[in-house]
Amino acid sequence: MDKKELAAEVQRLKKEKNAVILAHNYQIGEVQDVADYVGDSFGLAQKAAESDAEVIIFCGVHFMAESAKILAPEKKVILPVKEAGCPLADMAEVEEVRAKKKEHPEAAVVAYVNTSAAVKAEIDVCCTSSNAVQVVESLPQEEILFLPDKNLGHYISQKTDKKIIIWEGYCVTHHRVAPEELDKVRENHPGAPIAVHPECPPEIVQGADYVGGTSGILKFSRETAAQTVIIGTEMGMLHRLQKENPEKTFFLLSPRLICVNMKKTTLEKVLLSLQELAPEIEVEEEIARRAKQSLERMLAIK
Ligand code: CIZ
Repeated sequence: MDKKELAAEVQRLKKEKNAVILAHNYQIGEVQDVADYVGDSFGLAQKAAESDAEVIIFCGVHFMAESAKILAPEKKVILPVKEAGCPLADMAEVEEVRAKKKEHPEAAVVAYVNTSAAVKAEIDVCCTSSNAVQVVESLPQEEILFLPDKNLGHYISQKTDKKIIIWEGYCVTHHRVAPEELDKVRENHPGAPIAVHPECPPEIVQGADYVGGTSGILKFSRETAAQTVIIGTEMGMLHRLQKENPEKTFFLLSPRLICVNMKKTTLEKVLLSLQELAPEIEVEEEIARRAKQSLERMLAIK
């Protein structure tokens, strides 16, 4: 089958199986194009919960499909590639989190959504890259144990007077961006605003014109009067940015902004997952109940 036939078969089977296809902003273009919704992990998990479909095909990485299952436990959640994981999420394990909590009994524990369901079950509240500062500020505690991303933790610490205890994790993709790349891009595209993800190292975040998660970068790019924008997040975003803003030009801050896990999902894999309704994501009931509380506490913060 060529790509067009594959995409048509995906759409046919999706209807037959009463499925909805959700794709993360970092997925490859052809996968984004067959999806019903494209977005960030939390937005997609909410779409999963709202949908009437019986089956959720979640094109993303493991922790994202887990969040969808937590918010939509009655649905079958399928992650087309079982091995599509998140090295950042793997940098915080349950036992380590428990030990750190003992070291800092006074601290509130805030975790980025890029964590496993088991870790979400151990913490006080979740956050996304767009609401992290707001979540921290809303808490009564003056001390915050923040995990697992040290760059996002550093960014928060610059925006609050609270004491942020920072975990040693990082996103292997965003952490690669080097200051020389920022200098080079400014030289090559003078005047073009640079929008970066807070998972980038502090020197990159400090030198950027806009800092935000994927939804924030999409909004910034839509609203800016600039015709050329430099993007400092995973390259999959360029597909959506270009599709939604055909009159503008987008350049990637670094050619190394590629997440290999996000690139594992192909149209062929999406079709296979619809045919087999596998691999299915399960979250143990008690873990799901406690992890859901951490997500709901985040949602309750206005
Ligand atoms: O949570 C997400 O979707 C990620 C990984 C990034 C973002 O900023 O949207």
